[in-house]
Amino acid sequence: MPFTAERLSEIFRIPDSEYILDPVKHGHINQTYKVLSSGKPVYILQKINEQVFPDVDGLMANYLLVSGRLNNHPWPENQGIRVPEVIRTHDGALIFRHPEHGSFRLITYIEGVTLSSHEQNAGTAYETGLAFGHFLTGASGINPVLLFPVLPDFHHLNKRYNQFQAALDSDLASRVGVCQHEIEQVKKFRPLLLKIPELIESGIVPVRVVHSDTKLTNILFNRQGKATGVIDLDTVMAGSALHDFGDAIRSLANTSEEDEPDLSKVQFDYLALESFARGYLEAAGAILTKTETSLLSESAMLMTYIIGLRFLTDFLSGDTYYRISYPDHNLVRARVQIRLLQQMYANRERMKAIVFQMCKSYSISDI
Ligand code: GN1
Ligand code: MG
Repeated sequence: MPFTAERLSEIFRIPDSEYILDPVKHGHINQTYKVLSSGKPVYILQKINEQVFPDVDGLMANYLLVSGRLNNHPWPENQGIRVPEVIRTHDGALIFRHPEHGSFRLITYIEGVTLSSHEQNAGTAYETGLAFGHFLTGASGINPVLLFPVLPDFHHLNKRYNQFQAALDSDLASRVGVCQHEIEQVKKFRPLLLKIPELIESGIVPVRVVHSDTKLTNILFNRQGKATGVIDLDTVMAGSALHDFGDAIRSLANTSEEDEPDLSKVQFDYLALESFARGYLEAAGAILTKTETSLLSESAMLMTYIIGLRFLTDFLSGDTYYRISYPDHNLVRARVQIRLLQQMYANRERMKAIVFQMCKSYSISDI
């Protein structure tokens, strides 16, 4: 950290106070700190990982646009969501750039806690669906072309697969030998998951302003288990609602942690799927097209695959992207996604029936 917490008010437009920084462990990319004043969190300070996000200005422009829109949306009483707001520096910048230590941003703190997947229940899964559904509808008034492609092709299956193939071919970290089973699984599933990417490519699935990192830990809950905030807007971009739906299910409907070494604990939770779908469709069903809703359950498999593929690629590349805590952390993460995908694939008809049943209860657009 290049500056002491007490100096924060010299940099950002916040009151003078004795601030203390409290590191947050969540997140594989940026470094995040709660900023405490008199023992209470009041802001969030983040050092942005510029290796991953080279266009910090583009990212912050997206952040400002989408957070402004969502926080000013006329949500009905006791509904809707809030997202953190950017606090500018004294000279009006969205970022404080330190010549050696990189880019820092300060955002408002939203009261609430994050939940691990083993702590969630049908109620919180429904709330998570509502929150990401509100995010989609709240941001739907923004033309997607106005957003910078912060991470181009972020959820592009074939491009991710090519990166995996390149890591496999070069075997820079000499790890190919220890993950033969995972490599085989990744090769086997790819051809089974091409339908959604093809429909996105051909323009049949519409481009929307989406969150692109809809994991459960990006939702804040109040004491009553109601979702009050959506956080982590770094990846907000033009993309597909199917990516958001699928990414949420792969994290929420997994009974284990994302890095659970005991694979017997990795179980797909059908009630979480049903409850999330109910919330998502209640909040966003009216703007989704029939094509989108018909692909929702499949999107969970696609995103589980893509995230597993990315973990495996990073393991093969010698852990250059995700922060790790031990040497085969990325392999453990990849195994969890692969196990989850196997379960989903074996039960895909059941998943489809659950989502289909939900869709029948909501008005789905004909477009
Ligand atoms: C990364 O840093 P975090 O946890 O917000 C990643 C997501 C993955 C997620 C897996 C920019 O998000 O795509 O789904 O890890 N974000 C980026 O936990 O690559
Ligand atoms: Mg993220």
